[in-house]
Parts: sequence; C-alpha cells; structure tokens
Amino acid sequence: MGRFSYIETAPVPERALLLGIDRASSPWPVDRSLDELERLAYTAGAEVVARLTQRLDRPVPRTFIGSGKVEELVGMVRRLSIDVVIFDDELTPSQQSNLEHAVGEPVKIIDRTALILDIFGRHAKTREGRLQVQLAQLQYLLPRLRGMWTHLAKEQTRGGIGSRFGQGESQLEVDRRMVRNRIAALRRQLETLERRREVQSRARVESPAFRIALAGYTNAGKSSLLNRLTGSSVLAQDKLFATLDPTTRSLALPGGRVVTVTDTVGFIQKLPTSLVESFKSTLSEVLTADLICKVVDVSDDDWKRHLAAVESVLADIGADERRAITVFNKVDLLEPSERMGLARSHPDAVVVSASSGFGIDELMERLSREASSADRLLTAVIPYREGALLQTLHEQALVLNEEYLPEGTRLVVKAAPRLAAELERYRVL
Ligand SMILES: Nc1nc2c(ncn2[C@@H]2O[C@H](COP(=O)(O)OP(=O)(O)OP(=O)(O)O)[C@@H](O)[C@H]2O)c(=O)[nH]1
Ligand SMILES: [Mg+2]
Repeated sequence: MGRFSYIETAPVPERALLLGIDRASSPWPVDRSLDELERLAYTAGAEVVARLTQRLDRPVPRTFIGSGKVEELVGMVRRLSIDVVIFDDELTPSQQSNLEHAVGEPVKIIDRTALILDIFGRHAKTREGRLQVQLAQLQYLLPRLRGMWTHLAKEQTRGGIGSRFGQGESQLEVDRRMVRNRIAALRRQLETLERRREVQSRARVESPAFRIALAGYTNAGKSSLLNRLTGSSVLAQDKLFATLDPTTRSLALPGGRVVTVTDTVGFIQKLPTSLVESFKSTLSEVLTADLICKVVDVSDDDWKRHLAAVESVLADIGADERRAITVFNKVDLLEPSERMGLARSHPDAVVVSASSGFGIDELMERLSREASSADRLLTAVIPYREGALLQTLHEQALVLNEEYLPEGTRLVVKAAPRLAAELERYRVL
C-alpha cells in the first residue's frame, strides 16, 4: 500500500455543486445539460446539492467564469460545505488550478471529462477496457499534475471522484516523467492487444453471419434490448455507462436465419474527444457491423438531442454511411396516443419496449428483412465433402431450391455478402 491507504468508495457521498454556462449558441439548454451532469455525478457516487449557472458566450480565459461568479461560487462552497465543484465544460489545466486557488483546499474542481473518466474507470471490466481508461486518465492528469499534486495526495486517504485515477499504480510517488513512461507503456500494451484483436476480428469478419450492432445514447436500453432479443443477461442498470465492453450474442431470426447482435458503449453529448479516441476499438464493432440499430429512449424529453449526438459521433468515427435503422425504445412509458403519433411521424423507425416486449416481434421481422435485403441471389454446386459449408448455408442463408447431382448439392440461395463471397468458388450461376 505504501504511504497512502486507498479507499475504494467514499463512505459518505461527496457533496457536489454543478456549474454550467448558458450559451445562446448551444443546442442544449443549460438546465438540460446540468440534469445530465447530475445523473453522471450520481453515477459516480456524489450527491448534488446546488447548481450555479452563468450566461456567457465565451469562457473567461483565467477562471472560465467571470470574477463575480467566482466570488458567488466561493460563498456557496463555504455555506453548503461543498466537497467538489463539477464544471459542465472542459476546463484547461490553468483554469482548474486558478479556480482551486480561489475556493481553497480541500475543495476539488473537476470537469465533465474527469467525471466521465472516473465512471469509466469504475465500470471497465476487460483488460483492454481498463488499459484504455487508465491511458485516458493519465493523459488527463499529466498537464494537471502540478495543480493536483498535493491535492491528490490528500485525496487518496479520502477517496471520491478523481481519486481513482491511475488506479492500481503507485502513481502518487511518481513525477511527470514517470507518468509519461507509464503512458508510453500503456500505449504499447494496447497496441499489442489491438493487433491481437485485429487478428480475431479478421477471423470474425470472415465468419459469414450478418452482424447487427446496437448503438445509442447512454441509458437508452441497449443492453436491455440485447437481453430481450437473445435471452441473455447482460448487466442493465439505470446508471450512465453501465456498459463499457461490447458483448456479442447470436440471434435466430424468424425464418431460422442466425445473425449476431453486439451491445456497445453508450454515447453522450460533449463526449471528450480523448475518450472517443481510446474507445475506437470498442466502437469498431459498430464500424464493421452490417446493420446499426440506433436505439433511442423516447421517454426522455431530450431524445431528439440524444439521437443527434449519437449521429454526430457515428459520423465522427466514419460509421454514418453504414446501413442503419432507428429503434424507439421505452414506449411503455408513453401514452398510446403519443406512441401512435411517433409511429406515424417516423414510419421507418421500429417502436418497441425492451421491458414489456412490445414491438419485439416486429423488430425481429424488420431485422430479418434488413438482413435479407443485403443478400445476393446465386446458384452453386457444393461438393459433398463440404458438409460444414452446407450446414452453414442452411443456418444462415435462405435456400430457395436444393437438388442432388452426382458432383454435389446444387443450391439456389440468397446469402449475406460475406457468405456469398465464400460461395464464389462453387458458383455456377
Ligand atoms: N420503462 C422501461 N425501461 C427500460 C426499457 N428498456 C430499458 N429500460 C431501463 O432503462 C435503464 C437503462 O437500460 P440499459 O439497458 O442499461 O441501457 P443501456 O443503453 O445499455 O445503457 P448504458 O450501457 O449505460 O449506456 C434500465 O434501468 C432499464 O431497466 C423499456 O423499454 N422501458
Ligand atoms: Mg448497457
């Protein structure tokens, strides 16, 4: 353990104050954005006791908020015994340290990025996920080391948000250079893992099943939908970023065709770009899918903004050209009239409830149609020694006609692109 004992979770929730800027130009009203920040804070184990906002079009370089606001903040922090102030926007290291000076120790000043990094650190389960989060945390920490130094040392005995950064490392005894070395080592480890994953995913891409990825805003119900569709029991929780590591399950669609469905990490507005970067390999599940299901929680008043945020991340990672459908989830929470209105105004979307099972059959039908519309029609003669291929065809393709010839089985099939490519060598028509 060394000099500092380490406490997993703060025994008493930290008292948090949220601070947001009200920009005329922002697509998100400040209250909405702070509602979301509050849910993030709650997920990280803090209790939000106050909010402060300021109308401002551009942040003030030195302290992000104006000097009058800083005074107001200091007053509130004292009066309400605040432990941590959470800014909704990313602070520069110097803004952070200037603000820390203003409020005085031991009050922490953090931002949305640090909060998300903290949650990711708690929820990452796989080795790769943990390494990615550690890397992102150290990259965040590095330019802030001076300001956070004494602070973190104190913090380590108290726990709470931000204190788990670089978890599992004796990071407190190290200086900047050692943090840099650690970053380089993490990068190397991740590269090795990534290469291994590439080999695996090449093997998978060669597996011919039609692949569906569930993508969407955090808490939209992606994991619940995976569970409902495939009868699995992936963790689904009313917390943000419950899922960090992708899970893939197979699913038999009506007609008997087998496809795979992958649950992925959720998106959020103002997702730190460093995180998008470090989760690229997770998101590659989305990038290589044959079909993306954009899952939307339509019971949330902000669902349109959520969908827009998801679409913009998809565009960022280059997945916006892929075939996609929209799935409106949680319609059990809507009035029947609202549900019908939604279906009418979005005839292309599928309306479901992962909880009640409403619309799931229709979703399966739709997935089946989507899978077969990508199919190619061809005729092939499969030699009798290719028993496994024949079986795969019966499971994953639509066999329209089958005839036994002396040289093999002659099949007329509709098969997904990857499977059709595999048949190319036996193709006769
Ligand atoms: N009422 C209702 N609640 C739902 C439905 N689907 C999911 N939920 C609830 O919504 C919360 C989030 O569900 P998850 O399946 O964990 O959502 P997710 O998209 O996987 O979320 P992250 O992994 O955190 O990004 C849970 O409390 C679910 O029980 C639904 O159709 N109706
Ligand atoms: Mg999930």
